[in-house]
Amino acid sequence: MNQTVNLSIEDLQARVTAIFRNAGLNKVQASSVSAVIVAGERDACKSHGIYRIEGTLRTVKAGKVRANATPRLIEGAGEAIARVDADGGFANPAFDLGLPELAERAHRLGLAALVITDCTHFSALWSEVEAVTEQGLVCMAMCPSYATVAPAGGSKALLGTNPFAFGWPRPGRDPYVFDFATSVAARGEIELYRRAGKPLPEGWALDATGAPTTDPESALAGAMLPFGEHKGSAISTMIELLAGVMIGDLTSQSALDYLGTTTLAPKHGELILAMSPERFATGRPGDPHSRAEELFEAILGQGARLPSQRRFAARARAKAEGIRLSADEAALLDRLEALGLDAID
Ligand code: NDP
Ligand code: PYC
Repeated sequence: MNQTVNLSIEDLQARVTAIFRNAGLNKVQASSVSAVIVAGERDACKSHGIYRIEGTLRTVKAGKVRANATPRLIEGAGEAIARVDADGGFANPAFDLGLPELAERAHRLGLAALVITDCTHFSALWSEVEAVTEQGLVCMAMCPSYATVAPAGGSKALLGTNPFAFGWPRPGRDPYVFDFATSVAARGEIELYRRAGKPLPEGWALDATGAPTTDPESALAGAMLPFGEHKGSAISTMIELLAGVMIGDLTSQSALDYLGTTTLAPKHGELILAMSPERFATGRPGDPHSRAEELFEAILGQGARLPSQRRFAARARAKAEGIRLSADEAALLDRLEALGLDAID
């Protein structure tokens, strides 16, 4: 029988944190990493929800991420660029440490950047973008991943699934946020198709010989495709340049060379930009917030939806009704709780 299990957001948070603490993550790593995974599950973003716990633990067990890392701010107070060295740990606690610096500098200077280096990164970017919009700032966030995507016109994995996220603050309401892989789909999505034994939609991937495939196993062994052909390919390349080359951290190809596998979470850097809409609009007619609202209303007026609307609705449901896990997901949590790193092969 396919029974489901209902957990409150707080209960799930406590259980996931305990799994990570038990696996040796220090408090700062465990609390930030569990928060982003639970947020994914809460917002019905299954490709970056609790299914990521195993990969995270596998990366810890392989010794490719520092479970007791302490991120630190690098000197440079007052500059537009705030830097956090993640100390070989996960990106999430490094972001949490850098956020107040980023926000202070963006409000003061109009435009600021947070550069995170030496981090393992497996998560969705919307939670970071939302946190920046909560400070009244516009945000763009991006990072490489590992070489799993062929450039448009090519057939071999070179680029990452390189996520790109944007947020616009809407005082008193949920922000305007989009966040997507620059591949046709996130790699996590392909893994979920594989687990469900379902074929992929056409146009997502090539097999190891460079031929189109709808078989998830062949796609994982071959190359994924960028979204929008040459357009997604160029945006993905831009992310390699800005959030890899420019910040002096790994590109997707070098991240894969370092790990030697895509079964672990990739290590590289991340770039987050924050802008003050009021500072940019100074001296120009119109209030940027009311002008933005007019645009959103016009989009909605055509019957279209805003990105993140589905996610915010899922969040409201989870707050009211809890998070529903399938029997398999609940069993996975039980197993990880009972066995810790021994549950990981
Ligand atoms: P999706 O294609 O599922 O969604 C992309 C965005 O488009 C979301 O903001 C979504 O909002 C919005 N959207 C979807 N459908 C519509 C619609 N009909 N109208 C308006 N907006 C719409 O995302 P991906 O599969 O590309 O990526 C999923 C996640 O994977 C992202 O959060 C990304 O950060 C993460 N990722 C992380 C990587 C990493 O290295 N760390 C690598 C690659 C991806 P909504 O959520 O409300 O549907
Ligand atoms: O889903 O493509 C993905 C991904 C890669 C690294 C983290 N998530």
